Amino acid sequence: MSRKKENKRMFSKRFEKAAFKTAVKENVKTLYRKTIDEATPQQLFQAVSYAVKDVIIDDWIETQKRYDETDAKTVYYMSMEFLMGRALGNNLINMTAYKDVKEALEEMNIDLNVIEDEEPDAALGNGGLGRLAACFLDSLATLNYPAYGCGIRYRYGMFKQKIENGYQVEVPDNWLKEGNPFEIRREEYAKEVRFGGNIRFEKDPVTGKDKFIQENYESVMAVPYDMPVVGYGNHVVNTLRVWDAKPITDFKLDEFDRGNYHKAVEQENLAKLIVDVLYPNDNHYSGKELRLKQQYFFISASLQALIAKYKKKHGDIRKLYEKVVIQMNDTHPTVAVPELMRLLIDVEGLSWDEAWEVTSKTCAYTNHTIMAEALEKWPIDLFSKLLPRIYQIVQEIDRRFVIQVRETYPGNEEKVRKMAILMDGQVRMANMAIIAGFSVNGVAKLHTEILEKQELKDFYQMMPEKFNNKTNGITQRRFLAHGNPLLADWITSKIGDGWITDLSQISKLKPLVEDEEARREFMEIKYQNKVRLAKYIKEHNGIDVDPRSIFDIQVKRLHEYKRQLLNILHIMYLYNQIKEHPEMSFYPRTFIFGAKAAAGYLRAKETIKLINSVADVVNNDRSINGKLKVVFIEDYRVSNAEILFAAADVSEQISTASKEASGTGNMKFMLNGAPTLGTMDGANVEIVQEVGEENAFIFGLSSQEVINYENNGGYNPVDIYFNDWEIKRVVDQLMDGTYSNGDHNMYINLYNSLLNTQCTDRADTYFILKDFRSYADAQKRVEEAYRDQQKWSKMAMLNTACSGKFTSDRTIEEYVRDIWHLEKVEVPSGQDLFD
Ligand code: 73E
Repeated sequence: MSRKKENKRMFSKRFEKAAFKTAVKENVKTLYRKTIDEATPQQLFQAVSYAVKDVIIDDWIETQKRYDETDAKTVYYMSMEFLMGRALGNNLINMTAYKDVKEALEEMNIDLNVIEDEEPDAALGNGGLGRLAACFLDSLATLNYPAYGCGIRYRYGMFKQKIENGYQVEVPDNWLKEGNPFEIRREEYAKEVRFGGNIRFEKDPVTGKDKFIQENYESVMAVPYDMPVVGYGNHVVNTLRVWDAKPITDFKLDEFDRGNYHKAVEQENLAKLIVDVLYPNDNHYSGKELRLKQQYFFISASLQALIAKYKKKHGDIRKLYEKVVIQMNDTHPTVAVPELMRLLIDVEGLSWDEAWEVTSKTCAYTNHTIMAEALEKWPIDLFSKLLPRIYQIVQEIDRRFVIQVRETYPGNEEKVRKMAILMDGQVRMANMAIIAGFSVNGVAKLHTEILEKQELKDFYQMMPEKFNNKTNGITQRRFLAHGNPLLADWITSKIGDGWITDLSQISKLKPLVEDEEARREFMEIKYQNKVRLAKYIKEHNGIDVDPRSIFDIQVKRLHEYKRQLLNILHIMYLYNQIKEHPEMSFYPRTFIFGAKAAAGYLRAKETIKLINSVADVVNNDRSINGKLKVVFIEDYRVSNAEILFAAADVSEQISTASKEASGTGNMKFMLNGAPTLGTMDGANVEIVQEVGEENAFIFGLSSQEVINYENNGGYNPVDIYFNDWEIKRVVDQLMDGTYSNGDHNMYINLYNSLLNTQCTDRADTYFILKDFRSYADAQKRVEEAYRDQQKWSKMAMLNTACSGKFTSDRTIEEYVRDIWHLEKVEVPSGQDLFD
């Protein structure tokens, strides 16, 4: 028997039913003084989770012991966001115990699905960037690589979205209210983090070395909470370490005096504030001091902890890079560069050159976006006040780099202007990451090309060896095995379960595309998943949708570049056509949206209102016989995403070409058998490459065309508006009261963004009117293709069968091969708990 198989067998054995049931009963008793029958669903969720955690703990201990024994190199994935979603179901899947536990609970009259719904999503992220970090952790554990995720334990994660009268209302996400059964507080690893004050310089009288002493600072204690990250069927349990903050000294009444009182209160407030809430902006930089505090807080704590851990086993800190690699998830954690320099120089006593060698061999940087408004540029004033010693170090890194640039490009001050870290009163974090890191990667081929040829051209020319691409991926464990159990079982019945840890095997489905019976089964599963979603919609929206209609889904953050506005304008256009030509043949369609808008993002919020208003009008118009339905899913998040991907016929990936660095939702739809309706942007390009252009619906300007227009001052949408009456009609409908009960101002910001008379930026920055016809044509092709169910089923199945490349397992293996250079560590099974 192979090692994997044996592991799996042992593991199932460990979920010996009777013992598990006893554990759940005991937990209900000791936690709540109740019997199973008396317990609430939430209490049952807690009791079941603690029983599961008990089993995880043994593997967790064993894994960490093995890492220690083998002294394996470890990756520290530094990220302001980890969008983990729910843990219970995913842990059971990865422990290969989901079905056993489901059965055991059924025998106790407990429905596992109901229990799972009691768990709040761990929504410590905004969107793709945070979810990518979560998928990476899953893959790292599954592939036996030593890894830590390092982040912040926000008290409030991504806000909950309510829709009231068609408008988004943000509600605080108190996700820890009932307690998190999977986390463990590790008080003993707490670290102090200091802010502000001033730096006093002195020479050490003994060593003669420079000493930098921070005075008059404020500080907090960072306390880590560890969450287990369970690998699939391999007994590996890695750690996601998120930091909480507490005041340094607990407030002591007997030490009361005015000065101390204030200090104590201040420290308490600072601690509360730092970890209070996730900034809910996706692809957008808000230069707030508190955000920089958050960044420095978790980076300083994580680096102190990893250095302490390294030093327990190793004498020479100058070899840190042999055992540790730090991946910086976008610029948000890049203060790691000067902080590592500080710890090495000021605390460990290294020289500048020694510290620089260690830092530049340890740190690597991933770029996730070229959106200008997402670039982190801290005002020097703010930066140097909050982090005075760090700023000195940044100045020195910058000074040395500028000398290098001048040596490389004598007399070319333009190069200095573009590449220096400090310029125009700002600290440019991306520049610092590129200069200090040994690797710079983009997240899809096209994105990396744009970085090399446009955005980061000067850096690429000066240091091409640092640049590389790592096309994103997603974990099939969550987004197929857990999210779509019907399809997962069907695939396993056809090709075995190897796809769960080796998604390239999913290509074995390709021959089945020619098998009519297989196609029928595949489509029947899609139908069942559509029924499941229709039920969800009925429960949450009160809307009846027909599972036989085309389910066309766009779920992602709301952003102008993602062009939800193009989608809804096209729906308005279809509605006009149906009204005008009731006799026209029209395949019934259900358009489904899910999206959160950043709280202060006006146009994004107007778009949500527009979608909901169009939904109201269209869904209640009996004259169109239900041919068109529009649904806005409230509070789109990881847990309901799993249901949406499984039920999609069409995957809307319609960003303005060049703007979406990669996208990862596109991959989740593909895996679940939904063809892409999209632009040649981000990873869509690679999806089309894998599945063939004939199995996708591609439209719109190319990224090069977009870039050319941009370099020439944009284009003029007014020409299109006046020359295409159907486009003019839908744009005018934003203003004529059709979707606003006669209010002519409700969508004025959207209207202006398209035709712009009032705005400061260019008109139709995202080429919505320019791409409109091409999009409408592509939608027409979707309809025609769907009418031919034989053809459609082939297309849908081929999308699943060709999705092998897009597993995050592949992405992680590439990071390991090209950047991290880790080795796999095998872990024997821990103690059998229930035997
Ligand atoms: O294209 C996505 C990409 O798939 C990109 O927009 C997203 O990252 C995903 C994973 O690589 C992203 N998010 C952010 N930048 N890029 C971002 C920026 C600032 C704050 C929060 C998120």
